[in-house]
Amino acid sequence: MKFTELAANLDKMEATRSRNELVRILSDVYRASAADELEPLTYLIQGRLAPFFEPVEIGLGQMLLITAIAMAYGAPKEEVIKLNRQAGDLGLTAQRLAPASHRESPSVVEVHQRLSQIAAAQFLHVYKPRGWINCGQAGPLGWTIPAAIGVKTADPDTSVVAISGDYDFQFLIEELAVGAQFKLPYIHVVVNNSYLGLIRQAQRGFDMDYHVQLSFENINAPGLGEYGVDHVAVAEGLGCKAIRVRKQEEIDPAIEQADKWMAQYKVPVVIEIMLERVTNISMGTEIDNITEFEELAQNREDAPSAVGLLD
Ligand SMILES: Cc1ncc(C[n+]2csc(CCOP(=O)(O)OP(=O)(O)O)c2C)c(N)n1
Ligand SMILES: [Mg+2]
Repeated sequence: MKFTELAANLDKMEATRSRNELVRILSDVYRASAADELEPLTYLIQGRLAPFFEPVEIGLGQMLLITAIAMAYGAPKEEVIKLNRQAGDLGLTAQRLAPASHRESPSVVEVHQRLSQIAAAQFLHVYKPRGWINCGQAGPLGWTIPAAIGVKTADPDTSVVAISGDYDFQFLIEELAVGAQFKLPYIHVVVNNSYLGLIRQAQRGFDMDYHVQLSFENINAPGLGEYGVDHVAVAEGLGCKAIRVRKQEEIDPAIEQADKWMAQYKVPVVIEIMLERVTNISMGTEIDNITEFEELAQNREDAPSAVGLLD
């Protein structure tokens, strides 16, 4: 087991208050470990290096660690102290100071997944705890419908609004019927560009646009033009209500209509928003090296829900 794996499990243990859950996590850790890992593992879990009766303590004071980090990465000690004060976490400080090759390198798939979450989160201004639910590190397509259904089940009195790209939506579209079956009304906004937009954008650097578009002329829905799948028809076929929106000013009335349908029929309502086929979202290799493709919000009118952030 990699230490990062153990650390992740320790984080999970810290996050739970349930003793049963603690025991479950620990037993998973033991089951996943090789025989020769069990001894060190057992001590590390207890924050020790050896059994209690042996007078061996980790005993590394913070200052000692700071000195070691400074020496390892050739940074002045004062800088490490300052960074640590800003980050409030010596581990993070070490990560920031380490040369790029020392940092954990996410896989290509992970990078894609992270970017897909960043895309929606950039434009959302949700501040209440548990107001924005996403799938954590991973961004598996198809997650959104079951997640929204789960949230509505757990918290039936709260309005639930899900947001999906067209392909995420198609991945587990059949689950909409579960929402209809169990009478779980929520709004599902689908932003339809008839493209695997994130992947198309990531291919730009290679000058390719390969197998990432979902467009076709649907013989049953000529009004759709080149947008292919008729999401409104599919959603209705699965027992839900759905409305298609082509202009920004149609969004508010669509939400009002959705509210009425949810009250009347108690089923999920899909609001499909037709987008331009090709647009680019903010993207970059580092958080401080982002390319903006669109004009940024400059004042309150541009981003009315971002209270105070733009002043
Ligand atoms: C199960 C799964 N397969 C592949 C991916 C890689 N992936 C990330 S975003 C994406 C395309 C998403 O397209 P869409 O939902 O239409 O959103 P858009 O980028 O067009 O807004 C793919 C294939 C993934 N995240 N999950
Ligand atoms: Mg798309």
